[in-house]
Amino acid sequence: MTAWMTGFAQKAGKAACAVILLILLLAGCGKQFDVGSSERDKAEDEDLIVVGVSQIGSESVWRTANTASIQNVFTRENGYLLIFDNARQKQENQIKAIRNFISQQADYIVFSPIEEDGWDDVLYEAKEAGIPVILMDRMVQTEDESLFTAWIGSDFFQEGVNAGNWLAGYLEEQKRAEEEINIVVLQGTDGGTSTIGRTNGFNDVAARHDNWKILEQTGGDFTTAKAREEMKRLLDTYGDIDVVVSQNDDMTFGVLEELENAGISTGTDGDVIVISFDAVRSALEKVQAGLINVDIECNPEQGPYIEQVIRKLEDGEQAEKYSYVPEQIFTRDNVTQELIDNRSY
Ligand code: GZL
Repeated sequence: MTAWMTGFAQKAGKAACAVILLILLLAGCGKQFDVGSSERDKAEDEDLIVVGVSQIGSESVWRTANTASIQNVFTRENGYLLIFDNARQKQENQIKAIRNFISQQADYIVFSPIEEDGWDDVLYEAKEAGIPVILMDRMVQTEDESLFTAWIGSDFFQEGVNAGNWLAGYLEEQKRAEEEINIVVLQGTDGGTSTIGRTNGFNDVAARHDNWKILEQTGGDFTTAKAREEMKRLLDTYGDIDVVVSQNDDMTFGVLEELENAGISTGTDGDVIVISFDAVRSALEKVQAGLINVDIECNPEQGPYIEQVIRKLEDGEQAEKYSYVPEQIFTRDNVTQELIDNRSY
């Protein structure tokens, strides 16, 4: 074979490989949402309710538990065909997934909006398609509340207030109620309802304590890695920190690592008071060990509540527009080994 033919053959071979790769990729993309026609036919034959769920991602232990609560309830045995999409922390992926659920004529769309703004257009498309939208966990900012049928989640403002009230009580007990208290806050995902609510709630209490000084509120994006980075910077920036408010346990794990690296003790007998949110098992073990002073629970087990809403709608009943999941506050006084052993997340 002459040189140019060899070259041509090589080029043709590469082009063919590229075309095959492109076809596979496109097919793969399509499969990301497609339940497949046979699945859909089965759904009809078995009279299954098709539920499309767009989950924010898997950024935290809490999120993983939230996903499990969805997948455990929307099963074929319970009469559902679940189309589940992990948006990997991108709003654009959630919007794409919702549009796919619409094109697949899902019976219901459920999602946790990663941030509050930017949903009206796609929610209007779902409304036009006659598909009820149920929000879980976080909220959307919209002037038109008819764009969603129900919301299930936590009272994040109250969670923030609970954190502030606990701190006020603790400082009173420690005879530090008049002392100047330097506070830093690790916030969750920017623009997310949980971040907004926890920040506003805590700040509402802090405003009533002139001796509390919030040195900085900085984004930790609900992840351990980002919180580690931010806590190191805060330690380098501020010499004297008395309290760290960390808006989820995953960030708290990063905070504890950095404080330990700096030789700073935390918790009930430590130099720095640590306030956390979520109350996942691995954090409650640190509350029990005295490393975290208080953990404000945020209940991720919303699947059963969402299913109840769908059942009501299926029965032609009106569902509550807003449903709050039950939550409590954990300190060393009420975290027992039995509670830890029996905790599902
Ligand atoms: C709270 C939820 C938050 C959790 C984090 O409802 O939105 O997102 O507190 C999670 O752990 O990443």
